[in-house]
Amino acid sequence: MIEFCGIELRHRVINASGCFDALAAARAFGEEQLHASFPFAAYVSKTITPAPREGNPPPRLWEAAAGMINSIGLPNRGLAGYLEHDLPALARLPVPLITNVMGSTREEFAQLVAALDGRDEVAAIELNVSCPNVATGLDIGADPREIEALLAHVRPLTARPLIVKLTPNTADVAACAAGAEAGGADAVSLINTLRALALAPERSGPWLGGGSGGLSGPAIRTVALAQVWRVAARVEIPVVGMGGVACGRDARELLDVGATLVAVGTESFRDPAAAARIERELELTFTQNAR
Ligand code: RRO
Repeated sequence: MIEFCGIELRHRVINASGCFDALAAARAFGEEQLHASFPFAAYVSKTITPAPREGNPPPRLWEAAAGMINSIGLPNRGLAGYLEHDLPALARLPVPLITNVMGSTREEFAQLVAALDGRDEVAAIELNVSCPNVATGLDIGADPREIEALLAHVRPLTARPLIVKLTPNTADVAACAAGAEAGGADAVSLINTLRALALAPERSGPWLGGGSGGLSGPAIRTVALAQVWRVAARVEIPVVGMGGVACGRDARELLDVGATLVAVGTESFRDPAAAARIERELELTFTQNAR
């Protein structure tokens, strides 16, 4: 068993938010089969916002060299829809549930955190700060003082673990992690996608309906490794490392630079069972090294 923010986990591999739709998987494979072979030690929901959102116009994906660029735009049922429709099914998963939320003001984050605090099905809350603050115009996750102020605002609203999902699109990710820690975060997770642009072939202008997007997959793995390394050296709180993990060796490298848990993202789109393989391969790196 692994202990993470007071939560007992069966192993060190979880999913990256938005990269494995457990509700769709239950429909596709059947709930019983999904639960029997659930590959993650905890399940992180896709991002929930206060109001429902349609998401960005298509196209939403671009295949890049060794990765992909997405501009999904946060489609979700909104807080009330999540609590009524999604949470009961997600609570039946055989692992602890981490709900990922995003607001565009401190008050919106506070509304989300306060509502989730009342739900025992939620083991922890992940704050997605990769979004501009509509009140200040600053990207919340790109500015250490903004992050610290956000945490100071929401920390008193819940005793549940608060994980801050950091953006890599900032000058000093370690300072942002330190801001989260100073504000009272229990853990940080990183990296989210790297801002990227794909141009439409034969046409001028962006390919993606939302304009620019976020790059993920093997292309960003070494960036993730560098950022996790810097963050883990700077903060005392646990770090969830992610970015381009496709095999046990990749996961092991994130642990070696200081991560406590590893999340699998884009690789789960290629193979929904990838995380189970990655976890098996990760275990082998420990038993082989021990010999
Ligand atoms: O929904 C998205 O387009 C999205 C989000 Br919220 C995020 O945090 N990271 C990403 O790559 N896409």
